[in-house]
Amino acid sequence: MKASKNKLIAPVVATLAIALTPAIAFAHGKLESAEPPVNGTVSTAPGVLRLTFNEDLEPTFSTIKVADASGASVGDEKAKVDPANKRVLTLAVPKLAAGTYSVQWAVMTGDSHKAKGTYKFSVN
Ligand SMILES: [Cu+2]
Repeated sequence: MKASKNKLIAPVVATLAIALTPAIAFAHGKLESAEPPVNGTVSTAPGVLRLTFNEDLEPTFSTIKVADASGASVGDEKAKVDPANKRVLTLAVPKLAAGTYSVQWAVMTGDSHKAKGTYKFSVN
């Protein structure tokens, strides 16, 4: 009885595994939160941007670029993975004037998968 039940379930499980694989692959290197927040507005200019991801990051291939509203890049620091939390990428920025800034991030996670994205934040 049990054996015949397992024979029916095995192909179903295999099919499900195949069906779910792309969804799992796309989930890698996802930006979970940021300071200043994604599409958010802050009244105090941040000295450091903090981007938190869902997986540990590889410092060598993880970058953040910030540009002002005119497209000019801001600051000349490189992004760093937080030694206390490898899911966090930080970027020191100079004092930001009021305005809207775009953030372009690219990361490689511990399993060698790459991901990238952009978002904006504003300083009042
Ligand atoms: Cu991955």
